[in-house]
This record gives sequence, structure tokens and C-alpha cells, in this order.
Amino acid sequence: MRFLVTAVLVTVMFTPPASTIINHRFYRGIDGGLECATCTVLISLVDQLAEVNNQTIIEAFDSFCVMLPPKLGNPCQLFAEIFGPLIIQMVAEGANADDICRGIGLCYQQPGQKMCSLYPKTLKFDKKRISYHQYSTRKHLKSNWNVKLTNEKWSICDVPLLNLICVLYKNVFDNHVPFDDVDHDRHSPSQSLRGSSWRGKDCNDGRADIYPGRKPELLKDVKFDSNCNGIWGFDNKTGKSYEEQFCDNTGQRGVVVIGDSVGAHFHAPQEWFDPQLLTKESLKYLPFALENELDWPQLSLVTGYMDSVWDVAKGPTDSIYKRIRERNRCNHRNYQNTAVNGDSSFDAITTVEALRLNPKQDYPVLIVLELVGNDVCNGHPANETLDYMTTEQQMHDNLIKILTEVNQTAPADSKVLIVGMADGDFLYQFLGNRTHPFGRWRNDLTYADVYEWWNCMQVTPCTGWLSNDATLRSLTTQRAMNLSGVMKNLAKTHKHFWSNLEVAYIDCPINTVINRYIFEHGSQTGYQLIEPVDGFHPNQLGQALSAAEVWRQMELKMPNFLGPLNRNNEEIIKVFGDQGGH
Ligand SMILES: *[C@@H]1O[C@H](CO)[C@@H](O)[C@H](O)[C@H]1NC(C)=O
Ligand SMILES: *[C@@H]1O[C@H](CO)[C@@H](O)[C@H](O)[C@H]1NC(C)=O
Ligand SMILES: *[C@@H]1O[C@H](CO)[C@@H](O)[C@H](O)[C@H]1NC(C)=O
Ligand SMILES: *[C@@H]1O[C@H](CO)[C@@H](O)[C@H](O)[C@H]1NC(C)=O
Ligand SMILES: *[C@@H]1O[C@H](CO)[C@@H](O)[C@H](O)[C@H]1NC(C)=O
Ligand SMILES: *[C@@H]1O[C@H](CO)[C@@H](O)[C@H](O)[C@H]1NC(C)=O
Ligand SMILES: *[C@@H]1O[C@H](CO)[C@@H](O)[C@H](O)[C@H]1NC(C)=O
Ligand SMILES: [Ca+2]
Ligand SMILES: [Ca+2]
Repeated sequence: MRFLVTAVLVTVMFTPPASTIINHRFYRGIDGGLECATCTVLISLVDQLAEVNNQTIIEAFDSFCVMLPPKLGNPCQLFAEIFGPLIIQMVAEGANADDICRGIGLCYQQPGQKMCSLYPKTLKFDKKRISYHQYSTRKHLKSNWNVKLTNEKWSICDVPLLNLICVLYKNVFDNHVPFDDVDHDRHSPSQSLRGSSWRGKDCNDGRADIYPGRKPELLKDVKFDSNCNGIWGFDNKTGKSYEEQFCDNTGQRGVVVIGDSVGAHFHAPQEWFDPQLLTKESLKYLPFALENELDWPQLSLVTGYMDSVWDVAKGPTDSIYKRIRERNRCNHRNYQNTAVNGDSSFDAITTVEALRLNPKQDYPVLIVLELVGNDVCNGHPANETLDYMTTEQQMHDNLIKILTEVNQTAPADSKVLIVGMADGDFLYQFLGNRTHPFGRWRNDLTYADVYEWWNCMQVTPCTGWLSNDATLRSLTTQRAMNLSGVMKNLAKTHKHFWSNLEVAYIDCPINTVINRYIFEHGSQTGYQLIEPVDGFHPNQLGQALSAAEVWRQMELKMPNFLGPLNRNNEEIIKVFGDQGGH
């Protein structure tokens, strides 16, 4: 199942758009795309593990499967069982990971396309030799595993048991509301699968009228906590309920993020990709991370609420929610994160529908709308044109659509902060010639190599910026800046256009943060704020610094978005401690 796991790992790494499985197949990419990428990463990892631990590749495969959490270990062994004989044979013939995945048949060259290789320098097998292995794999699958392949190309979704990955993938990645939510109020008592990692924990999953963010009315929370903020009961001294005494008219508000993988905080730990760091301990959290789409919203810049307790996600947490809660403890648990990896302004409308907003019953919300890259990243330049990028007109129309929809359901007096797009040109410059975690052991892979491989298979998170073509990078930035201009302008012209919303704009904090960091720490240090595996997203530190920067700008330009300071905070802490935690 290591394979299955890696499949998910690698797939999310490429921030797929909402629906990536079509007709039970992975959809993204060419020449085998995501499945090829997955296979290559898996085989190369096991191959490196064998070397690190002085084992045969099959021994390495076995110890690897054993390291996996029990749930994932069996399918891992199944994969090793199915393809073990082929792998052993090909390794004996000197094959590298690219060769083997071609032999297995998950990587191939589509007509009219380049052949994509992660390690082009060590390729051993010519076309004829590959064809031979592909042929025997198909025969092997048919006669020994009873898998009939109707198509010339095959997919892991075609293989019984291995296709569990496709089901899992669909369940995890196509749902944006909590899985575990008996009363359907869109808040959950459990963490993953869009639960409390994403939205305030439900303190009563048997009643749909009890959830974080609602205005309490049930006798002002005397008998129980109707809004899950941990504040309830009756104070004999004052003759008032605590909710009324501490929270009434304190300008409560929730924090919401609508956005992409930056808002969701995509993070694929390097401990899972560097053979020298890979341990049973580090893999312990893999199932949890997968159920969260490899996102860490609980540590993210908008809705982060806790310090990391995971060795595979180190660094400080800072967030808008944390700070809003600190200003007014009555806002405890009032957060919603509906960001989705890969979302552009076209996709964001569907995540608006996943929000829980009741205009009559809820407190107003501060909505951060951040779509910092995918509008210029989701696609591949054909004929050197930029046609795949969102145009200024489309961005304008999409924003109007999104905000009109938000206005329908948002409680009066809600705020929308539109965050401008990033300039990702620095990524290639900072990382291009550095060694990727996957190439550390043999010192044989730079970020530029990895980016090129992704681009070749068209599974990159961003063709335009993760490219050695400086002109394309600069054009991508230009379009992003043009689209930011549309956002900024719209925030100005439509500031009070929607009766329930006040709209404002700030520039993307990431570039400001990076520039300041380089200024303080030296010109070669920029990479320290980037996710090491995907070489694209801001990492934990980058997220925290970005939160501080967004906050700084809001304090400066729109202090009314933050709400007043609650003078009862000390008292709340005294009476209710951590308010039941998160
Ligand atoms: C490699 O060896 C180390 C140290 O002996 C051990 O902790 C680790 O589990 C081994 N890894 C594999 C894949 O066998
Ligand atoms: C690897 O194992 C072989 C056989 O057990 C042994 O001869 C060799 O010294 C080992 N190499 C390392 C680097 O441990
Ligand atoms: C408040 O009053 C009720 C009934 O009068 C009593 O049962 C309760 O113990 C009192 N609570 C406190 C904290 O004094
Ligand atoms: C490139 O442009 C030509 C002529 O406009 C067109 O026929 C061809 O399909 C285009 N190629 C791609 C990959 O879009
Ligand atoms: C990597 O690229 C940076 C920026 O272009 C440059 O300053 C640095 O010297 C390069 N390092 C190596 C090892 O080539
Ligand atoms: C950005 O806008 C400028 C001014 O309207 C225009 O000249 C330029 O072509 C645009 N660039 C891109 C890449 O969209
Ligand atoms: C915003 O929502 C309110 C309440 O649903 C509605 O009355 C108003 O017409 C909406 N405004 C716009 C511009 O859609
Ligand atoms: Ca619920
Ligand atoms: Ca309460």
C-alpha cells in the first residue's frame, strides 16, 4: 500500500482541482501523469532505502510496508507482491526508477509528447526492452491476478484492491463538508475529514441548533453552551448568565477562509520523501494527514488554532483566528476553513456553498478570500500562449459571482478581505539549483530537475513559475499582478455594494514576508520559508509570518475588521480556563 499512499501523496502534491478522478481514472497529466509520478517516487524511494540500509530492494520494500501504519501496510505488501518479480528482474538488469515504472506500464510516451524522466542520466532501457516488460506485466496481471486490461494503457484504478486508492481519493478529495456530522450543522466532533481541523468543533453533534458561531439565545446559555465557545452557566453574584455578562455586545465575529492550498496550508513532510529521515515514527501521522488532504488547516495562517504537536510539521503557528480569539475570547471556536488545494477563482464558488453561514442566527464573519496562484498556474502553455490563465474580465466576473453568493448567506456586517495574488518568480531563483530532499542521498536531483519532470508530465503545481523560462515566469507574474489589480479595483468600487458585506483588499503578504526575511537573514535564505518537498508553498514559518503581516495591514488600514478588544477576557480565562480547547 505504500504505493497507494504515495499515490495520494504525490497527487495532492500537485494540488489537483476539485474533481481529478474521471471514469475511475486519475485524470491529470500526460505520459502517465500522476500515476507515473507516483510510481517513480515510490520505486526511487524504496531503491534509495535499500541502499541506505544495505538491503535488497525487496527487503527494503518489506521493511517499508512494515513501517506503515497497519491500515496501509497490507495494500503496500500487495503491491510488492504483484510487481516484486518484475522489479527484482529489472533491478538486476540495472534499471532505474523511470525504467521500472515504464516496465510496469504506468509511465509511457504519448504520441507527439516528450518522454518524461526524473533521472534521464541513468536511464538504461531502450524502447524495445521496455515494450517487452510492459507486455509481460500485462500478461502477469491477467494470468496471475485476473486483471483484464481493456485499454492499451492501464491505471491502478483498474486493479482490484489497488483501486481502493481511487475510492479513497474520491471520498477524501471531492468532499468539502464534514464526514462525521450527525446533526448536519457542518461542524464535527472529530478532527479529520473536514472536521474540527477545519471548522470549530461541535460541542453537541445531536442538535443542529448548537454549533460554533451562532448567536446564543437559549436562555442566554444558562443551562448549556449553545455556541460551543466554552462559556455558559449562571453567575449568582451578578444574576446574569456568563454568556450575557462576558460576551453580549462585544462585537463577536467568526473567521472564515475561502481559498486554495495556501489557505488550507498544504504540507507534505520531507520526512516521508528523504530516505534518511523516513521512520516508522514519522509515518505514524500519514493516515491523519491524508484524511486532511495533506493540509494542516489547524496550523494555517487564517484558521490555525494550535501549536504543532507533530514532528513532521515543525514551526510556529500564528493566525488571524488566533488573534481574533485573543482580542475577544467569546469568539472561541468560531472559525471555518473551506479552502481546497488547487482552487482558482472558478472553483472557489463551490467552496462558498460548503460554508455554514446562517444570516439570521450567526454572528458576522471576517472572510479572507485568498486565491494567490491557481488562476495563473492551472494549465500548460500550448504554442507559447497564456490562454490557460484567467483573464482580467473572468477574474472580475468570478469575484462578483463569489461575493454575490457570499452576500446571500453572510450575516449582516460581515467583512471580506481579498488577498492579492503572489509573485512566484522568486521560487525558481531561490530553489532552482538547490538539492531536492528526494535527491539528498545520492545528490542527484535539484528542484529544477523536479520542476522540469513535473512540467513534462503536466502535473506541476505551476508551469509558469516553476520553469527555467525566465520570460514565461515574468509573464506569469505580470498576469498575476494584473489580476491583483482587478481585485484591488473591485474592492474599491464595490466596498459597500453588497448590503451584508464590507469589502477590502490587501496585497499578498508572501512577497513582503520573503523580502523582509531576506533583508534580515541574507540573500541566500529565502528557501527557508518554502515547503521543501513541493518547492512551491509557504512553509510553517512562512505561514506564521504571513499571518502577522496580514494582521499588521488590517490594523493599519481596516481596524474595524478586527472587532473591539473584550475587557472581560481575563475573567473568561479565570472562570473557563481554555474554554474546552479546540
Ligand atoms: C534502516 O535502518 C535503520 C537503522 O538501523 C532503521 O531504523 C530503519 O527502520 C531501517 N529502515 C528500513 C527501511 O529498513
Ligand atoms: C552490506 O552488507 C554486505 C553483506 O551483508 C556487507 O558485506 C557489507 O559490508 C555491507 N555494507 C555496508 C556499507 O554496511
Ligand atoms: C448559585 O445558586 C444556586 C441556586 O441558588 C446554587 O445551587 C448554586 O450552588 C450557586 N452557585 C454558586 C457558584 O454559588
Ligand atoms: C498550436 O497552434 C496550431 C495552429 O494555431 C494548432 O493547430 C495546434 O493545435 C496548436 N497546438 C496546441 C498544442 O494547442
Ligand atoms: C544558485 O543560484 C543562485 C541565484 O541564481 C546563485 O546566487 C548561486 O550562486 C547558485 N548556486 C550554485 C551552487 O550554483
Ligand atoms: C497586463 O496588463 C498590461 C496593461 O493592461 C498589458 O499590457 C499586459 O499585456 C498584461 N499582461 C499580461 C501577461 O496579462
Ligand atoms: C445582499 O443580500 C441581501 C440579503 O440577502 C439582499 O437583500 C441584497 O439584495 C444583496 N445584495 C446584492 C447586491 O446582491
Ligand atoms: Ca454537527
Ligand atoms: Ca456559549
